[in-house]
Amino acid sequence: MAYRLFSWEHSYFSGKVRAYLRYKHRNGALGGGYEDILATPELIQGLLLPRSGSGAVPQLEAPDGTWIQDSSDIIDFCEAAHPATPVVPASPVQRVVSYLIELLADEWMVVPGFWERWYFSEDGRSPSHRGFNEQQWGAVLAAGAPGAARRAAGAGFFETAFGISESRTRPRGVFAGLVSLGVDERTERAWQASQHRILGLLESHFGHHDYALGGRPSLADFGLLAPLYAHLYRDAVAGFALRTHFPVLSEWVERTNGEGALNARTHGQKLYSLDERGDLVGRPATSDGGEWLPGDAIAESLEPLVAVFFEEMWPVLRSSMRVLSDFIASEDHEAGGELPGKTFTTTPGFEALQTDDGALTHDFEIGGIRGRRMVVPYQVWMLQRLADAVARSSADDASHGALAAFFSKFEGGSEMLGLNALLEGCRVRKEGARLYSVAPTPDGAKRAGPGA
Ligand SMILES: N[C@@H](CCC(=O)N[C@@H](CS)C(=O)NCC(=O)O)C(=O)O
Repeated sequence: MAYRLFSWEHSYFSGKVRAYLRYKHRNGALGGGYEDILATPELIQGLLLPRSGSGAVPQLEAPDGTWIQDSSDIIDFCEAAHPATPVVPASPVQRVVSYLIELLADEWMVVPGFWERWYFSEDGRSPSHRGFNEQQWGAVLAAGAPGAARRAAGAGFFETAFGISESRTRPRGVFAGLVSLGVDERTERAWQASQHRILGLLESHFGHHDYALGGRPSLADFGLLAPLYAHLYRDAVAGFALRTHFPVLSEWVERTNGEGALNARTHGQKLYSLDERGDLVGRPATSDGGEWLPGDAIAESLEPLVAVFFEEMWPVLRSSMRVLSDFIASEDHEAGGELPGKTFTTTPGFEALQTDDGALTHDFEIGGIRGRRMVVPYQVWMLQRLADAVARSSADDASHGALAAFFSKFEGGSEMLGLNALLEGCRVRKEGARLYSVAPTPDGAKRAGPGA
């Protein structure tokens, strides 16, 4: 039996999971393989919602009928079920760095990634990829209809669901989502500058190494593909800029996506030389012997990306942990109760808490400009995964020492070693797409919510 992936081509997290599944399958490490199924509105209503309780994509149905989301849970599930050709290194520093980059890519780069898509779709923009964007959404909304009808379905949806013609005066849907994550007229160019800085660092790194950790992909690469595939590579305006200004990074996108990329090394074509008799002799095409760097090394060219995490995202995560802890301890929340589960928009039922000066909002800074955004408990769940990786990587003195030495290179980096303690008052429990608090009891043990 095969896995079933329910996805959209234009979806951020679908690109991450699809490339991961392709990689495992290509290496014979995914059992009976997988079927990639377009998550049409009919399937979302009639299948995904009843089975998993959520209409978000991507979702994976395992051969035994288990439904899994989000993208990180999907990868964790498959890695546990299919340990061959792992994507998370066992060595301490590389393991932690791959989770850290996944978090940066999933939950920080999502802001400028979504911004690029929707800014260049707004009325009156030049250049504009509004038509392209309508077409790609229409491919989901009106699958099977003729081209013009598909585009019209996308255009209609942008108006009814997102109010695109009033995006600046009465933001709704995705436009409200951007505001919730701290994007407004004062901060938007700072977010874009953050993205350009990251793209420049990646362009430089992938000039030396085929993947984040060396010559084979890891969780860090699949994480980075989330912003880089659908939004920054496929969307027309951002995609033109990516191919024009970041050609090496564009090549990495094709290599990591693993399809339609003949000269992206290792996929589709082989690299040969001629020997003295004129016969073809194969030669390796992949950097670093096709392996993660030896000795648990992190390439020097990757360190600036880790520095961006500590400089830009870590202060927001620190503050999120404090604000969430205060909220969980407050009278507004019942221990073990539900918390907002979504990243990109406020969660229904929590709007008042997550907008304006609500209890689940906080000040933040991007590129020296102050803004306000909602707190996203899902990011705390991702921090717990990172904390688990840190704990596993600190199991003996040598590993702990290696981790401490690596993090000492970054301002605030050593706080990563105390992450578990920072999470103390704001631990969350995930059930499908829903999050609940896990309140500490007076004796320090954890008290889980109902159903745990
Ligand atoms: N954190 C999730 C995010 C899933 C997600 O936000 N999916 C978006 C599309 S990329 C979606 O389905 N949004 C619609 C919704 O939440 O109902 C993951 O890692 O998979």
